[in-house]
Amino acid sequence: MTSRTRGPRSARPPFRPPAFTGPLHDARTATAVGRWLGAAFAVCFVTGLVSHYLQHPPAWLADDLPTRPVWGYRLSQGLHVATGLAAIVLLLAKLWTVYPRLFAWPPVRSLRHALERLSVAVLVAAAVFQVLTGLLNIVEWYPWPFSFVPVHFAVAWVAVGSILLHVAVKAPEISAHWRRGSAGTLALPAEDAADRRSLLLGVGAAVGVVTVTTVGQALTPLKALDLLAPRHPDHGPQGLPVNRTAAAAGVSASRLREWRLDVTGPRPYTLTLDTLRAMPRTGVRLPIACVEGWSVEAGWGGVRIRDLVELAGGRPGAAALRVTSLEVAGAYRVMEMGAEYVDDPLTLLALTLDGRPLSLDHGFPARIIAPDRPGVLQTKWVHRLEVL
Ligand SMILES: Nc1nc2c(c(=O)[nH]1)N[C@H]1C(S)=C(S)[C@@H](COP(=O)(O)O)O[C@H]1N2
Ligand SMILES: [Mo]
Repeated sequence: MTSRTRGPRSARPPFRPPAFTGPLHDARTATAVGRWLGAAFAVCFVTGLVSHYLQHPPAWLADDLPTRPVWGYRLSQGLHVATGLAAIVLLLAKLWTVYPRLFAWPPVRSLRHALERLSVAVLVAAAVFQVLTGLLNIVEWYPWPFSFVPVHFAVAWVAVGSILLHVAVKAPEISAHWRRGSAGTLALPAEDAADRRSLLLGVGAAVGVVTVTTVGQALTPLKALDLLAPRHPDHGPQGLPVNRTAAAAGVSASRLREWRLDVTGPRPYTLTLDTLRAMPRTGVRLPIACVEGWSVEAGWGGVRIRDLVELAGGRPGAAALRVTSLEVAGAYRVMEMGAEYVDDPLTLLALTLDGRPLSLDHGFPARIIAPDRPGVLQTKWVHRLEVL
């Protein structure tokens, strides 16, 4: 006996067999594509959690986030976006492989079957929602009324929950078809096996093309091949991309004419740009790693945040910081950093980028640069520091 799925047995015309039969729609193909899709979703979910908790740390982690390796978030978010993009291809392939089952007749055979179909509907909806919203976030297009971050985070749990349920329900079939030539696939004629091999190679090639033409946005050695990502690591003022321009943030030269740095704390003070420039400077090499997947390392010069905080009477290792931008409105106008970043010798109020003063779009006159942090927290056009 063979357990090979021959498609729905009693589908209505025009979905009646043999239209839906064959090895491209059988359980072995579904398993082969499904485990790659599962792996992509698993990496995407874990790296998504990393990104979320770096931006919204729970209270018990608030001052103990890792600041090393400095490229940690770059790697994690590069993987998040790369596996998310790969999941688009894999999800399409998987849906194409199993779609005949959508037309199985009768649509519901039992309560158990109804629940299973419902869980698959939730799984498909959540998975499609996640890759679609993620993709549109990369191109900064938000054609929906809700806020991307909390909804993308919440639906990730729905997707993962329904994937786990799906894997549990399908465990017997998955294990029976895990390896080529497993029980159900032994009897496959040579030309059917070749068909399946071609399909899997094609899907693999498509994933490869999508990955190679986008991953250069974070993986500098491959940047020449970065053809599809919306931001190229080399394109932008001072050779660095810009997500939010000064114009978009409402920061103009006239607003900057009056610029002072206000530092509050036990011993508050105010600095002009000239006095800030005269303070002891540090140079660091750190990446900007954007949540949207692009990432570029650069040389930054400026004053250590630790020194500025100590001047205001903040205790090193204990003081946290609230940073406010001159930006008029926007989700990233105010940023808080825990004591671990404040205390880190690599965390700067940067004044220069690769040896030249910051351009207006990169946050002139002063911006934050800190190790192993999401780009959204590298606040530009800083004008107030509050020692907490
Ligand atoms: N004030 C302010 N700072 C900001 C932002 C912003 O919208 N407002 N965008 C952030 C984002 S999303 C990123 S990725 C980095 C990009 O820095 P860059 O434009 O200098 O490359 O700046 C961050 N700093
Ligand atoms: Mo970003």
